Amino acid sequence: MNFKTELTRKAKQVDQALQSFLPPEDAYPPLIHQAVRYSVLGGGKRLRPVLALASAEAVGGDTAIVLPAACSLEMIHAYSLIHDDLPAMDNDDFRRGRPTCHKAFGEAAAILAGDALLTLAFGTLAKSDGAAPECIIKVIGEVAFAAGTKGLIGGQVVDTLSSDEDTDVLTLEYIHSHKTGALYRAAARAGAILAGASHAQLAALTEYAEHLGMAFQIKDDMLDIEGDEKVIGKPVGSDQKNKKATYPALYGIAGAREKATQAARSALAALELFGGEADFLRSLVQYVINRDF
Ligand code: GRG
Repeated sequence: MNFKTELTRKAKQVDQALQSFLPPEDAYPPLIHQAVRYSVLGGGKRLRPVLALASAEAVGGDTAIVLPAACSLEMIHAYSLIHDDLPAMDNDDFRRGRPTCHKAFGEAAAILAGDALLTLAFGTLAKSDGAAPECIIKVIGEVAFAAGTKGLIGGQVVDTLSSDEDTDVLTLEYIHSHKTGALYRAAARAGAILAGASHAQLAALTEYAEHLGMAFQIKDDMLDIEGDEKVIGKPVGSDQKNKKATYPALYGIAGAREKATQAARSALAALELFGGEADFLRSLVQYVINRDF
């Protein structure tokens, strides 16, 4: 298996499904559908949906069954980015090399586009077909949990209340594992549950995803310092400017690199019970910590 080829293939599969799940741009009222499609279809690595598909494959499942859930996670991710970029949050002008949603469509449309995507995500999840109904219901609960106050929102709230001067390790771990880790965890669990994973497989993939999410976020913190803004598509140095609590702020860049390596090692160790069917997930760990965007 060539990892890059397979990653591109999976991301394309997700893009095609997203195209079909999102309302067309000219559907009335066009402003909101244009803003939604602009935000979801304008780039992005598709790591969360890809993780959902790869987790299903690791337990021998059919990825087609997982596509609606995978897309629902990308919609929630896109909503969180739109809202995160708003003036009331990070006030960012660029994302993925283009103006942020509120810069392109106005603040009101951006708030509504985020709301629309969160709603559409659950409508899309409900279109899951081919899996046992009790698995689909379980996944709806998992995704709601990840998006809510015990997941994404909880992490974002603590993030907005914290600064680089007063954040300890436990608070930083809370922020990262909720703001970012929750969707990674939900992606792996959704893929595994819909594919009929055993209890042991589900536990292993959950642990894997928690460490992968942490490795991803630490690397993200590092890219905000070391990255090339032309490659990452947004200005670097924004965490420092906004006095954000990050791993490099707490441990320095070398310490943060070591933490990312440890998280990557733990992610790989969690896959011990799998054979070659989890090779893509193993390569994904290396990709996440070595990426340059
Ligand atoms: C409800 C008002 C309101 C806001 C929600 C939850 C939230 C706002 C924001 C948290 C979202 C956030 C910025 C998380 C950080 C995770 C992160 C590094 C995202 C970037 O992920 P990539 O690199 O992005 O996968 P691409 O562009 O590849 O999709």
